[in-house]
Amino acid sequence: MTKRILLEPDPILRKKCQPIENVDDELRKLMKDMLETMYKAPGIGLAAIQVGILKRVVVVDISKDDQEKHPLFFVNPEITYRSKETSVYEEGCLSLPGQFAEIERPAECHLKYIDFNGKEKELKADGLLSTCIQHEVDHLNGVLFIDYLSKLKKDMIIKKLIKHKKDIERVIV
Ligand code: GNR
Ligand code: NI
Repeated sequence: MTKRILLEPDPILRKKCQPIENVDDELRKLMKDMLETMYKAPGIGLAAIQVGILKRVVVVDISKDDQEKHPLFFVNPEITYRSKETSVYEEGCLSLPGQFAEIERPAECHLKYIDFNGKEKELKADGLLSTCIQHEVDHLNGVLFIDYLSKLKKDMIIKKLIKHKKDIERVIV
């Protein structure tokens, strides 16, 4: 079942998510629903908070359209290393439709997490995967990519998003 994605501005998106205590079938069902929601959107990552669930759960798949799918499931992800070297990517977010900005982040990061089967894992990431992981872990702490922009740019984007929300809520007769 796909879930509805919350759109900024929404106070829920600013909350801090709680760690998972047990990887059980209910959590696996949530992760499958999140993956379906992410593929449908489409996007390369999704945090549970974006579907209104304040838990430290993330799904990611950066495979290209013409490649085989390669879903990743991260429970309680923790970034254990951030490189001093940085890289810049044009970021988007399913909770900020139509808005994009170049964001500078550590180029490489290491992640400690629990996988789909409840097993502890570690991952070294660079490139788009590294950026995506950092973007998703930010979501778990109530942080959005626009928080890295100047107040002027951020306010402009929020203004557009308020208009966008009003437009999609309006019933066209
Ligand atoms: O689909 C997404 N694309 C993207 C592009 C650059 C950096 C991060 C991302 S994540 C985003 C999906 C999303 O909102 N995840 O929270
Ligand atoms: Ni996002």
